[in-house]
Amino acid sequence: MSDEVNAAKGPVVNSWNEWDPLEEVIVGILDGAAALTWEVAFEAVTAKEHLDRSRKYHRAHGGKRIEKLHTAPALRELKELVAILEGEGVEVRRPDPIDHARPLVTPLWATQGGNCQANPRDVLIVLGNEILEAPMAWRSRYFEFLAYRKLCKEYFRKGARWRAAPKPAMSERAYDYDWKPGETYVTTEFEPLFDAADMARCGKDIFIQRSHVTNDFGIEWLRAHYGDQFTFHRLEFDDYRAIHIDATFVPLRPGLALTNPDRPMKEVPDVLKKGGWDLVEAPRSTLPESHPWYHSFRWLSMNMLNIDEKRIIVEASEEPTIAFLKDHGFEPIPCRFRNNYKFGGSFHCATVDVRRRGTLQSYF
Ligand code: ABU
Repeated sequence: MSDEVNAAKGPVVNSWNEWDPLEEVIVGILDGAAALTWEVAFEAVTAKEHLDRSRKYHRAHGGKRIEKLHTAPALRELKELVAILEGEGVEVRRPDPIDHARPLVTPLWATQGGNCQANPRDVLIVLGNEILEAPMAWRSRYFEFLAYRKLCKEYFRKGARWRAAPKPAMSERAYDYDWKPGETYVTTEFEPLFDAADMARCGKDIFIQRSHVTNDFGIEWLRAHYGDQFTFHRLEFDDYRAIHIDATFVPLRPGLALTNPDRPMKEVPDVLKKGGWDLVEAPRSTLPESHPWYHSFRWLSMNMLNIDEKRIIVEASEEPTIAFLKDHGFEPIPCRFRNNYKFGGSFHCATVDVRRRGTLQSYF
């Protein structure tokens, strides 16, 4: 495409918030997925109820390929998601596969394998016209950015800004092995760390969670990098296994955000005290308590993807959430996705909105 045509279409990378009309999106893949290797930063976000079982499983299977038999149901759901997005007029892009069933070795550490590309939201964020690669905080996820490099290079060549946050060393000094669940975090302040999914974008105001994968040094780096363009509001929640804001505090449109009744905000920032925004508790999930991963995944019901201020993709069996959305004037689009939960996320996690039609605005 010539530069003239590009200029007429507008920026190739453009997303300022979670709700402007969606034009292009990256959707995750499951090719090459491996079982996560047990590491302290993973332990910190594991539900207490699953700790023993999870430790045992990942110590035995970490780095081993997840067989097609086990990815097939989730793949069918991903296909359904892609069909919905394309049917709504959104261009869908996919990362490159990586074989995660290989040991990762750096000069400072080695681990049995990687992870998967199910959750591009954790790795990349679009803030305005810039696509940013997050440092990440788990060793198993250190090289995940490679799967998106082809896309990032393409966007860069078409005029986007492309940056990578400083790559961390992830030595032993990055982790506090004596962290106290609910009181302190497993990540230290040795170097900047964040996952992109700890941010929720509302134009000029970005909400960012201090979590087990995002430290204050990471927030400081983002503030320095973006200067006056954005204001980063640091949030903390009462959540002993805090990881990613997108099942905890979820802005749905200007003036309305979902909150998580099990994870109250520790201190409400001034910008939210001003009024003008309704903070409404999310309905509880229909995921049965007997579900083997209930304690890890029940709030993925909040993890939705806006196509615009009205249309929103929601898990098909979450009837209370669907009813809530209708009551609030949305047009929910149900899609089955529960088999994807075991790869760590739902619709918001599984996507990165590369381009939404809109401009920078202040909503507070
Ligand atoms: N990005 C996934 C978050 C999951 C959770 O907070 O329960």
